[in-house]
Amino acid sequence: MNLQTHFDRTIEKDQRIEPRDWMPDAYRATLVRMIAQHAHSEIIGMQPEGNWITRAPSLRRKAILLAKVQDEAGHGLYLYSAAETLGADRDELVEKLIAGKQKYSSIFNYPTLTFADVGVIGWLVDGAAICNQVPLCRSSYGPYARAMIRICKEESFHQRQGYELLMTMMKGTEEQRRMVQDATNRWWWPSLMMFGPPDAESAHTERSMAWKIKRHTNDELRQKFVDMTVPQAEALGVTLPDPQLRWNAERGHYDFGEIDWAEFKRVISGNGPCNAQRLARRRAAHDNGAWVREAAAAHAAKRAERTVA
Ligand code: FAQ
Repeated sequence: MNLQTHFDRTIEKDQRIEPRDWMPDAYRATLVRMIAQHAHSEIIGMQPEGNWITRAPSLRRKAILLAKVQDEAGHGLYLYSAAETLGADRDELVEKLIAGKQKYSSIFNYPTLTFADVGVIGWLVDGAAICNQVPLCRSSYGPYARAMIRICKEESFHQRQGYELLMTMMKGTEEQRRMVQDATNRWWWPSLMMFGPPDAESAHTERSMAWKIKRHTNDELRQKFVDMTVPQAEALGVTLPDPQLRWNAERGHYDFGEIDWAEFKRVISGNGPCNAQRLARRRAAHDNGAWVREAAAAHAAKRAERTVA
């Protein structure tokens, strides 16, 4: 059987492609692009919430937030490792990120103005991430699918801590309830943009679905997220900022208003509210960490020398 046929049959039978298996160049390139963008999102995604670690309102909230942001660093590391199994060079991926040549999720280019944003990121951003990533646990590329299982478990925990924080704030003062509503208003539409462009304009969906890398289209997952979130908003006692949001009994789904795709394009092309700041911070952290990388490499070289001797 030739290599392409073997690959096609593996996909057809819903089995996994592993690093040493033959795969088409375009399949490999698609995965490197998607996994690298995902890894970068986790690393850049540490910044908006990291902004509140020193100002968390209690020791308990500070410990929770610290742990969450550390988890995100861990997710970035699993994902860079998954990209390495495809032959990608991690240093090169990091270089591309800090040079602004490789994308990361649009959502992390918005500012976190109050502590309620921490809760809303957990509820909506992690909620959207789970919706998008649970199907990726069945992605056809083994190392990515396996990394996603652990990541999704941690993301579910993140989502719950966000919702719990918001429930606590909603039981608090009028000012706290106002903060939660304001954060919900600011994060709702950007959360819907996390799922990517509409299917008709999604360059990669069709190919990635045929390869079973993606299991659902961008619009399917966005709809699932809306359907799942509306009752959560009701239980919390906040409104979602969309006058067109209403249950459509015929479709069995919520209808919702038009997303501002011009804003989405602006943000992913580098011109969102915080893009420049996020990359500058990442670049500075990378430069400041150079001595750690050098010391670790020197230590590894010494150990290798000792093993040989
Ligand atoms: N932002 O043809 P499609 C997290 C790009 S969750 C920026 O539809 P595809 C957890 C897309 O890359 C966030 N760029 O592409 C967390 C492509 O660009 P290219 C990360 C976007 O790949 C929570 C072009 O537009 N999650 O980090 C966005 O089939 C809280 C055309 O789009 C993942 O990465 C966007 N929103 O579908 C961390 C999940 N949408 O490469 C901290 C894995 C699209 O041609 C705190 N990725 N683009 O220049 C995926 O599921 C997919 O890659 C999609 C895009 C759905 C994001």
